[in-house]
Amino acid sequence: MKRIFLATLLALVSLTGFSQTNAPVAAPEAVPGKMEWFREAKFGMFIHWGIYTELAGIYGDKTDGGEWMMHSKKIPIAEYSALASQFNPVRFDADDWVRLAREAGQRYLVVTAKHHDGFAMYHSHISPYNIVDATPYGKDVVAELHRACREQGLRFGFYYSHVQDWYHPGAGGCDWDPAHDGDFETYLNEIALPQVDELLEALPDVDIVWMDQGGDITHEQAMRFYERVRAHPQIILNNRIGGGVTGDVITPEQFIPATGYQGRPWETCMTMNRHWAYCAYDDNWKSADELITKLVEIVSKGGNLLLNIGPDKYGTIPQVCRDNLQRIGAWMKVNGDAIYGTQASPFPFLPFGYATRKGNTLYLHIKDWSRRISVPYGLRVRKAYLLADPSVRIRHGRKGHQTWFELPPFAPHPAVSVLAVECEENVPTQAVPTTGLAMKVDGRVVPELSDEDYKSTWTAAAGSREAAVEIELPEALGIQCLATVEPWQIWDNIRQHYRVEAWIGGVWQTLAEGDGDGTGITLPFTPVTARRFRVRVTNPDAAISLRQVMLFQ
Ligand code: FHN
Repeated sequence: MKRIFLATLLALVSLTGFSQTNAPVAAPEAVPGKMEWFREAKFGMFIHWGIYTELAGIYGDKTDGGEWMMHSKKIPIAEYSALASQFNPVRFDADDWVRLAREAGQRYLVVTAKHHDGFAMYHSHISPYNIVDATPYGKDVVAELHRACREQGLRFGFYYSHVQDWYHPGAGGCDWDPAHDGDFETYLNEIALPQVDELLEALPDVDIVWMDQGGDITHEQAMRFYERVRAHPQIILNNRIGGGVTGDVITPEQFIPATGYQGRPWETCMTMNRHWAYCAYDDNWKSADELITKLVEIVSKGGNLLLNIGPDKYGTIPQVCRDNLQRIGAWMKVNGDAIYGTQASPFPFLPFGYATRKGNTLYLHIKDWSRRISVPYGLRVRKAYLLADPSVRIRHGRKGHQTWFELPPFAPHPAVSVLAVECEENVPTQAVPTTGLAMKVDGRVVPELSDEDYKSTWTAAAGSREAAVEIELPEALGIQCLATVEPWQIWDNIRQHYRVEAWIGGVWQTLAEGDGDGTGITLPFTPVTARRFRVRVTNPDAAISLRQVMLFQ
């Protein structure tokens, strides 16, 4: 009975990704300097690869989720594990993969050593269900990638699914095959913990351990993994061990948080199409320009991007992924200074794009090119130039609290062009005018909306599907953007709708409307100066729920 409950709960957790991205975080600086390279690196490669690529997202006449196929199609263990006997990625070339990452500007790489299907992509001495003992290929690809990373100067990490394992009896996540019946504790002590031990023994200098889907593991069970990882002080551990156990890095999945996580290390992991593992029919590829823009937005909010590839069963990386990475690499060659080792933007919002900074240099990442842009701060500019062509003279000036820059007619890059602004002093972080402000719903103050705590959530009473958040600023201010944080995941498909209004001339004027994506919304509008604002929220899919509401100047 307990196992069926555990399997059902884990299945529920896996489908909703509940709470895994918000697990509490320990002080990463517990080991001095440990996070330095990570904060400097900003950009890494995630690799989802395994015997599930033999199916390439297709099972009989059905198509579904790449690495989740065994689970979503409830494929019997005997049938699924037989895929190992076909797995022979003869075109796999670790040096080529690592070179592709390095030339894209990625400074670290994380590969799936074992995903939820329980198959080890390294030579496990704990379970014969591994690439060396169970496939015609017979070589340890994790060791190969580790070697290539060391040779080419990339940091290296492995992903390990410690709770969900649909092959080894007693583990979490498989309730469709009696062959999986067993005890979870036995699975932990005889498979998962010894496998983590052998990985840490084989890769003692590993830089990152990326656990996933901690689900409903107990604190005590989770601590057994935690202590093993902590025995290697250099290791950066993500926040997905579960059991309320802390990690070093917050890991939002497939989304970019509205304003980052207040100075704590975080890393968005993201697919290039809609699947982590290779999926023959999924052509929903993000363009290189879209990915460059996401990288810039993430870094401008103080985060890292772990961008995923899903190689196929031959060991080939899809050409579109190669092309995307090469285009990103070309952009990084010109603009890398505005990414590596930078801090988050001092401005919560910029209408033309994003900003990063390094010392007294501000990097303005211009997404929406125009002949003139401005930032809401009186800068003392020493020099301003385009990273793409420092010889172009950029005229600039100040007007009140604004500093403007005159740009040439054409943008050097179709996605993001960077203007470097060397200043006399460091630009202080601009406060969000609504932080800590009392926001009211139906006349009642709702502290969760402006308490800067990303975990505190407000949900409308009795599941009501509409609400109006009233915001009164201490004085009339020029406001040009609404941003919210929502409690759902991207794949929950919740579309909470927003209408932002300002009280101007005795009436409520609508400034903009838009839908959230389940994680929040950033809704820019033509700047207005006002003191009272109202955010009308409706939700066709669920009870109104919000973690943060912010207005930006
Ligand atoms: O279930 C996994 C999924 O397959 C993939 O590995 C992602 C990557 O972050 N994590 C889980 C879903 O949250």
